Amino acid sequence: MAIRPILCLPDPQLRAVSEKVGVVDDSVRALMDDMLQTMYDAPGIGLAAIQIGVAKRVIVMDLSKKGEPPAPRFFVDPEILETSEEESVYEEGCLSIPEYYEDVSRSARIRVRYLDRENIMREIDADGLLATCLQHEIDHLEGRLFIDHLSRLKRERAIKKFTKAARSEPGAKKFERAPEIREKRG
Ligand code: GNR
Ligand code: NI
Repeated sequence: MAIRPILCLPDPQLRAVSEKVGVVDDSVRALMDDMLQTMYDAPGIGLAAIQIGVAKRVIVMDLSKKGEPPAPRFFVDPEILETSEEESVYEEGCLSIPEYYEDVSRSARIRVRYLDRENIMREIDADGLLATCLQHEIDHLEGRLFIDHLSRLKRERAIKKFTKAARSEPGAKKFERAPEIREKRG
């Protein structure tokens, strides 16, 4: 098991469409273990594989409250079978968009088919936080982020803020400005 670095906005990998897994084998379970450890360390309540740079349709989640025993959940190749007309609003955050929170409206209830950790096909009816979190994570598998559900103004502000921040971080080479510009800024 290993804690892996979480990719952040504006990393273009977060926009990748993840590939179907097909069969949950030991290699997928090893990925899930790393994802779970990474999620607990962050800490977060859900994580999609693309957030650690793996473009596979794998999600881990734990919605247990503080003081409750851990309740890890695993969803592979999830498919939304039904969505309610009724929506509910939840203030969302994302480990790939740190310290940014906004209300998002999504289907209040969904039915999802997926493979579990033992490669067994299951279906669940989700509501409340589980429905919100599943939709947030399934969006990641399609390269979508929760800011895509906001107004264009809010989305572009968020992207701009994180692009600017990434440039001034020493580790974020991919998004750095040309060296001569950085030197001028000290
Ligand atoms: O930790 C997380 N909290 C959260 C809160 C409201 C709605 C969705 C989430 S998921 C998020 C972790 C994450 O980024 N998963 O992709
Ligand atoms: Ni997220």
